[in-house]
Amino acid sequence: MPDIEQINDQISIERQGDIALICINNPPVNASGQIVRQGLQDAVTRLNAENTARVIAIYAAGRTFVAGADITEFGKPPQPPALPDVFNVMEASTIPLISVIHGTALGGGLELGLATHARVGIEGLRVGLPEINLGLLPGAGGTQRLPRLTGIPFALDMCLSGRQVGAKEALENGIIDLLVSGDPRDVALTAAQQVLDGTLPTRRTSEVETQPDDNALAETAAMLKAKQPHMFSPHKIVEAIAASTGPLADGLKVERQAFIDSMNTPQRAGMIHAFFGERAVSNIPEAKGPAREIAKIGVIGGGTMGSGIATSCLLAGIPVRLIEVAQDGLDRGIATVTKNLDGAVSRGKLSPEKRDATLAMLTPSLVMDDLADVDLVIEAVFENMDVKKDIFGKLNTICKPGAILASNTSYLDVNEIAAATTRAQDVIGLHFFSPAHVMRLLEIVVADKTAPDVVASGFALAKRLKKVGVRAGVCDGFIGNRILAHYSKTASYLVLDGATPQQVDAALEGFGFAMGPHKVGDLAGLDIGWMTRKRKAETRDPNERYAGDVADRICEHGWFGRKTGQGYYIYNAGAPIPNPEVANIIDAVRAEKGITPRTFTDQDIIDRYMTAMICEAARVVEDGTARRPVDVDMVFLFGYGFPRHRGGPLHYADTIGAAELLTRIKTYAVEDANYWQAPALLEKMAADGTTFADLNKGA
Ligand code: 3H9
Repeated sequence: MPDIEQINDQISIERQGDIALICINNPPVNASGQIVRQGLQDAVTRLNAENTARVIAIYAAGRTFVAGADITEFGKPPQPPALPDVFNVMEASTIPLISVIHGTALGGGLELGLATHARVGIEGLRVGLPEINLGLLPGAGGTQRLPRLTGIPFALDMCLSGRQVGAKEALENGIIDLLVSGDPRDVALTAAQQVLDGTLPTRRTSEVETQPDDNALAETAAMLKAKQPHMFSPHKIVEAIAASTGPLADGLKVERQAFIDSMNTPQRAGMIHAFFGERAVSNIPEAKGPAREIAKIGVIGGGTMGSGIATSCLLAGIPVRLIEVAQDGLDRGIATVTKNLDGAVSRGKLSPEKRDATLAMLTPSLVMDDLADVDLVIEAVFENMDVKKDIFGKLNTICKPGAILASNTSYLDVNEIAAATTRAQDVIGLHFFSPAHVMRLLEIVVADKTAPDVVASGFALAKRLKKVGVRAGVCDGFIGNRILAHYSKTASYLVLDGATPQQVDAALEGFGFAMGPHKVGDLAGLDIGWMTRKRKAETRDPNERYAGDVADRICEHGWFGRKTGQGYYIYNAGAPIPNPEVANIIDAVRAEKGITPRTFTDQDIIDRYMTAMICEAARVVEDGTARRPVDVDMVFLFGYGFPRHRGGPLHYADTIGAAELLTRIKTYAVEDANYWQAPALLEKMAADGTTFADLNKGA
């Protein structure tokens, strides 16, 4: 029987003669919460006090080494011992102390390894310092010990990209000292023996000096100042890494302060909300039930959406039958899928060797009957209810019993589509976002009669496609497009009333959107909104202030944005420039409507735009189209380019507060009482002091 001493629930010591193994066991990802920290410190202190073992090897049980600090503890009062202190105790061990890394060693997990005297990697490992994705920086020695091993440029790259580095790259860059295969405990025993034999050298990382590289630091600082002026932690990362050329203790102090400062920012709270939100959206009973097997998928429509959806399925290893009505459409579809896969190869998402085999899983066809054996059909033809009903009527007879019939419609009534079949239980909306093989959002639109196992299959498919599946109810536009249809009017009203399209774009880019709404319109094609406005013209509320005057006139000139060379902006080589004709159109519309332009500050623009977004988002939660506020937040982060560090519209709403939002709505309503109506949910929240975060917990 091995001599195992349990230090606490998550840390144990196994003594094997001269060797002591410390095992970390905190499923599912061995996060270094308080119990792990305390146990590690106690175990190392005890073994040093005993002074019997001649080498200590730390490894982890389960599927991975340590995935970092326990993120659930962030934002709460810190519980000692602090991770940097534990690692200092480890590094100071007078008994050689090594680590064996398998799975993913991220953040504090990699920092743990860096504080040991040698690191043995197990094939397949990935290491990274992803703290930047949480609005933080490595805070347990990562910014100090990593550059000592890899040099400053590589450490800057790892910390600022947050990317995971594979085994080979980790070995080549000195992050691990040895790469082997095997079970972590067996490897720990063997490696410990190698230390005893003198074949695996050990040294403290703090004894290595960081090679100074002022150029790399200055260039990176300048790049961040230009590209991410509003972000907090990236700049702190550069400052901390710059401090790694001095004594370790001094550098650790700089890192500690920068970590505490980052922890106290709203950016950190927003990004951690995003981390847990991404996981929470599929953590619902409907997603967890039994799902139907999906081995083969049919996609109807070879346009941009259909080809993107087909590409996404192929990249997940699922064979696809692509259906079009005419040969030229089919050829275009095949060409687009091929181009998408080539793009995936160049982005490193698909290996060149696998490209041909992946494309070979696509079987194009002009015959709908060829869908008889697929498990799921995704219809992605243009948005016309009659066309969709016709297709679903045909699928009803062609598809095998139990096949799932999905529509990629972005706003049409899925109940009405389902009624075109005699198997409404098999019908669901699967709303992808363009480009479908890149964008991570998948709205899973549950109609009245959709069977539970079809809903669960939607979530299972999202997971296989590496997408974030969010449940949505049926309504015009579901979660995302419904909210977008409402708040995008604000941008138009601002322009009618005095702002320029460029000012609106710049203000919202300053807030953190990658592109302002007019640039997005130009990119997506202004004709899309034009068509929607025409479609809705007859049903428009007569009391609604029309928002489309300027955009309609731009479209009447045949200017649809990028694809026609001009829209709000003119697209020649180089950066887009404001279209002077648009300024004339705006002046003309204002004159016709008797509008005297007034001035808006950038903050006015942000406040109005965000308040409108929050209003419709609150109504979407209120009427159950979205299950919880976090579902809306993830739709916006993964489908609409909402700045991640703001956490999503309703996380952001909590930072303003319901009472202040109501005050704003009342102020704006003086100008347009029809548009600026307070959602009942916000009124209730202001009255009882609840927040959207409370609603997330309650659901
Ligand atoms: C840090 O280390 C700071 C230090 O520098 C300084 C400190 C002083 N904590 O993703 P999965 C949960 S910052 C708590 O579905 P996968 C996760 O929520 C940290 N919980 O699995 C989920 O829970 P549930 C830097 C965590 O196999 C469950 O574990 N580290 C943590 O797809 C399974 O996770 C990171 O940012 C955590 N650290 O992916 C790494 N990590 O089942 C973050 C996960 O209830 N983690 N959980 O929904 C990851 O990137 C992925 O989880 C990982 C596994 C790749 C490890």
